[in-house]
Amino acid sequence: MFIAEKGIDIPAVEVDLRHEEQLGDAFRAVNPRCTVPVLELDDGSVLTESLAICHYLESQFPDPNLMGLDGQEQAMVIEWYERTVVDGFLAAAETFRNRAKGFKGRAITGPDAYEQIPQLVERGYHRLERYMEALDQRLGDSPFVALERFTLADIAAFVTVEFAGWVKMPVAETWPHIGRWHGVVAHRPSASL
Ligand SMILES: N[C@@H](CCC(=O)N[C@@H](CS)C(=O)NCC(=O)O)C(=O)O
Repeated sequence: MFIAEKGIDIPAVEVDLRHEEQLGDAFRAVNPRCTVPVLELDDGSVLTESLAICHYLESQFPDPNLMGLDGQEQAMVIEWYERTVVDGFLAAAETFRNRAKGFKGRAITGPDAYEQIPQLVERGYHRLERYMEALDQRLGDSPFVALERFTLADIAAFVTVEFAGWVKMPVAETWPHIGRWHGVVAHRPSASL
């Protein structure tokens, strides 16, 4: 979504996570952490964290601005990005990966095989609800998540709300302010990729 919002054209290589291509030798040679996304720079440097990738792209392609124009705006974007990833996305992942049969022995991303812990399913769901409550309150006060305009924080929150659907949490129906905002973001061309 970030790349689409920027309107930039970056050659992309799809990695078939369903068939564990990320664990194969070819991908490990690119990213030994066995996760996507990865951005390879022209000098051969490799970035393996979404936030680092977005930060780099923002520095190279400043328009449209997606990560804040001054220090205070940037801090707000990072504030909501981190809250969304830690309290929301990882909570959803905790529920999903500790429950789904397909993730047996793959409860955490990366090269190591971690077994599922069933107790984390409920805990993750509860944590995700707390995040959605906080997000709903925020969106009651602000048109978008971090600033008055669409930013990276909206992308992170949108992806997390979509992910919550995978653990059968009816977010847009339960939290009205999220429902209003979700309808707006879902209409952006970048959301239909
Ligand atoms: N902290 C990394 C997390 C990357 C990550 O966990 N990616 C998932 C896909 S969303 C992945 O690569 N999963 C591989 C797997 O499940 O083995 C980031 O924000 O970019």
